[in-house]
This record gives sequence, structure tokens and C-alpha cells, in this order.
Amino acid sequence: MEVQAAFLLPDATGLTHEQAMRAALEYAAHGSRGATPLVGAVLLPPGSGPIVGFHAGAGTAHAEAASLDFAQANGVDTRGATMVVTLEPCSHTGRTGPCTQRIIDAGIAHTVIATADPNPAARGGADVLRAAGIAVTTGVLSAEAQALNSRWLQAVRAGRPFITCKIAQSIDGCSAAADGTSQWITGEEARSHAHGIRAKVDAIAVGIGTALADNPRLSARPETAAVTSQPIPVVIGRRPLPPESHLAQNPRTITAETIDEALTKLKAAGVEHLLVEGGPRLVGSFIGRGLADELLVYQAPVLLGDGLRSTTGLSVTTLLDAHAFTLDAASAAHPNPQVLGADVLLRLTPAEKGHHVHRNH
Ligand code: AOF
Ligand code: ZN
Repeated sequence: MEVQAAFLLPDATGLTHEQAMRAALEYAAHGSRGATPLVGAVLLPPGSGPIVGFHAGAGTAHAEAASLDFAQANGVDTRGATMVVTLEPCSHTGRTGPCTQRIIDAGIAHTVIATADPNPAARGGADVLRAAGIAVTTGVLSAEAQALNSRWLQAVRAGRPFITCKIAQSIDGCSAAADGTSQWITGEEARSHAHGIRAKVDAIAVGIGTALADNPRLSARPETAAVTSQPIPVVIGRRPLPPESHLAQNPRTITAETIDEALTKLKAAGVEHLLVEGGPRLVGSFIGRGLADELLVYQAPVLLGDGLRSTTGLSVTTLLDAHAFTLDAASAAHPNPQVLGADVLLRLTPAEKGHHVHRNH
């Protein structure tokens, strides 16, 4: 469902900065995770009600810009207003222009920020605003704002892409039947949803085993689309690709023997969002190493008995070793779990350390 990325906050006049920040955090979760963080902004114009904006996902307007666009489209005077935002406004031109310049041009008097942006390309916005004579307050609900994007922040600090792992499986945790057949475990809607995820990432990785077995192209858009708008294919493993395979024929394919080597090469290629599609061993390795920032599970209502497990190689011998995840925030645009035809999608994020599965007290 399409949602408007900015609107007048109903029944909300005289908000404190903290209340406005809570609203900004709440609406930030309406965005979609990936190359960019979830960000919300609440504009408090002197002469009208609060206007909330959020960043819907990579390539769309930033939260501050969304709220200012709405104000300007509706004739709201932004001069002297306060901008309350969950992340330090960016100072760079990326997919969109610098939010600092939008804030300065709008005549904002005061900017209230929850947490700093560590991204080397975008950071430093607070100083830019101060230098322009705008009052800047930082640290309002910073713990909450950091928790909202804890995995994106970790990825940026580690200098690696944000990593989404995808699993399509039966209810008994298999991604293929015992004979290896796996084509249509999930239905049409789940498959087209998964294709939409492919279309928004910068790169798609598979293990060499999957590359050898399936000879995939790992493309996301029609073959007629510009080559550079396709995600970069990535193959990880120690065996070579056959020269006649689709991936070997693609000059953009990145190959690496190990996950670490792949992440280094991807960062150098400017990849900010990586999708790991399989097979079970590669997905298990990413999860086992704590590198799955987001886990998408497409769960089909079938049982495959002694089929092939959807992840392998995780050394879990006792419940305390379990890799625990929690359901990511839901919103009108992104219900979670989400029913897709006969299947169900779970959007998961790793549970914080110490938050474990203790079901039997
Ligand atoms: C903001 N407001 O709503 C977001 C910010 O490629 P771009 O132009 O979308 O820039 C992405 C970077 O900008 C992202 O990595 C992060 O550092 C920052 N995100 N900044 O002022 C927003 N989403
Ligand atoms: Zn920005």
C-alpha cells in the first residue's frame, strides 16, 4: 500500500520537543529498511499544527524534506519554525539533496536532533546548521533513535553494506524437498514480493553451490532495463564459476572466496544494501556471524518432511545458543507479519544480546 510520506499530525498542538520526537520516531517506522536508515521529522511551524514527514526508503525524499514539501505545498509559513528530527540532517547530495540546505532555505529557527549520523558521506549537518545561525539541540530520545536503526548504525560503523537475508521455506523449515526440488514452495504473491525486494537492493549474493545448481542471472528488472540499474550479482565460495554460466558472462558479477572478501569488495563498489538469497549454507553463515541485519522469511503452508533445511551450518546445540530474532515494527504500509496469498512473510531483526528465548520458566 502506498502511503503519503507527510501529513498534518491530527489533534496535536502545543507538543513538547520530546512529544514531537516520539511522534517522529513512531512515523519513522513507516519507512522501509535498507541502504538508508528509518527517519522521521516533525515540523512545528509557529502558525499551524505539526507536520510529520518520514523517509519511505532509499531513493525517496528524506524525512525533513518530506515535511517541508508538505508545508510548502499547503502554503504553511515555515519561517521561525522548529524542526524535530530523529537523525542529524544530512549535509550531502546523495540520491537526494542536502537536508541542511532545505532547513536553512525554509527559515527554520531551531532544529532538535535525537542522534548523530555516523555516515562519513552525510554527517556534520548539525555544525552546518549552527554555522548558519540555527539553534541546534541534540540528544532528545537518542537511545530510542539509536535502537530504531541499531543494525543500520552497526553496518555504517563497520564500513559494510546493510544486509538482508531471505529464506523461503515450509512450516517445517525446509527450502527444498528431499530430492532437491524447490521451484514453487511459495506462491505467486510471495514470489513477486521477493522480486520487489530484489529491485530495491544494490547487490544480490548467492553461494557457489546455488550458482552451480541453478545457473541464475540474479536480475531484478526486465532484461531491457539499463544494465547499471540491475543489482550487482555476487557469488561467494571457493569453487570457480563455469565460464558459460550467466553469472560468469555478466561483466558486473563480483566473485569472492569468503564473506569478508565479498563485503570488502562490495563496499569498494559502493554497495549499501546487500540481499543474500541462498543457499542454506551461505544464509546460515551470514546469520551465524551476526551479519543478518534483517531476515525475511517467506513461510509456505506446506510440510516437506525430511527435506533440505532452509539454513545449515548454525552450530546450535542448546537453546541458549539459539539465534533469536524479533518481529520488526509494523505499519499500514508494512504489516508484519504480512499475508501474501497462501503464504506469510515475517520481517525479523536480530534480538539484542541478552534477549533470548526463555519460554520455560
Ligand atoms: C536525513 N534525513 O530522512 C535520511 C537521512 O542517498 P540519500 O540522499 O538518500 O542519502 C542517504 C544518507 O543520508 C543515509 O546513508 C544517511 O546517512 C542519511 N539519511 N538523512 O537527513 C533522512 N534518511
Ligand atoms: Zn537528508
